[in-house]
Amino acid sequence: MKIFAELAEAVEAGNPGEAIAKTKEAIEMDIAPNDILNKGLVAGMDIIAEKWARNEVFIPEVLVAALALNQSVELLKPLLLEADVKPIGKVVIGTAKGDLHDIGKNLVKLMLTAAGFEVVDLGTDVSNDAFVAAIKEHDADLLMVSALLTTTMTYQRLIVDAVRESGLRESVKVMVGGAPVTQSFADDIGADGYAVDAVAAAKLAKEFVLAS
Ligand code: B1M
Repeated sequence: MKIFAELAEAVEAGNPGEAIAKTKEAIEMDIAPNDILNKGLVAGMDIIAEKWARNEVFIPEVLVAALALNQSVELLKPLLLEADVKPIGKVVIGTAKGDLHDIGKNLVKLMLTAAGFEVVDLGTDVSNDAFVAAIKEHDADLLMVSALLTTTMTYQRLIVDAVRESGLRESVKVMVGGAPVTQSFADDIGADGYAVDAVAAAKLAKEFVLAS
């Protein structure tokens, strides 16, 4: 569909005004908010990610693309959250210590909220002590830690140990994700779950709470 290409182009160009206008247009066309997000806006961010990998764009281009994506996501939020349901579980989420990437984590948060979770977002660069304290404070069912750097994946391994040492391991499921993370890494560190993207993350989180 032409509108998906236009949404992707607006994000890729780092043009928040155009991204917002196209998002409004797509909403008026009654396109499912999930499709506007994934087939349009995220597809544009994927192109930027590929260009970044080939050194064809640099930090400023990436930042304005992220801005365009985030501002459009704000418009979509009410639609994604429309189903007014009671929380099916409580999640503490954040990006690992030393890691400032939050675009993917924010999408996971959005999908979790859309799936009916109450989400406590600790933001980026979160220490493992802060994660453990938040699980206790909010009596969370799930801890979800995102990492985009191979260096910060180390903290995903350490958080599993920290949760165990705090005595909370039996009451909280630990999920990890982020571009460099794999299922085998998650298995290796003893996490309960891994998901490749935001939709899969919300699906698995739901499976965990429904099974408990
Ligand atoms: Co950064 N960066 N960056 N960066 N950056 C990467 C990650 C990198 C792969 C680029 C590259 O070299 N090809 C590379 C990491 C290399 C490595 O460690 N292997 C890198 C680097 C090196 C750096 C800096 C060190 C650069 C520098 O300063 N020299 C620096 C580090 C800063 C820090 O964190 N301390 C840095 C900075 C930045 C920006 C600030 C410019 C910006 C972040 C802006 C922001 O997030 N607010 C940025 C960006 C945007 C990227 C790339 C281009 C795109 C990341 C992104 O947002 N993707 C990235 C290249 C790439 O990934 N190919 C790159 C879109 C997003 C929707 O996908 O986050 O993967 P993603 O999330 C997905 C899934 O992974 C999954 O669901 C999401 C949605 O479907 N998911 C989960 C994510 N978390 C999950 C958690 C779950 C489950 C699923 O459960 C818990």
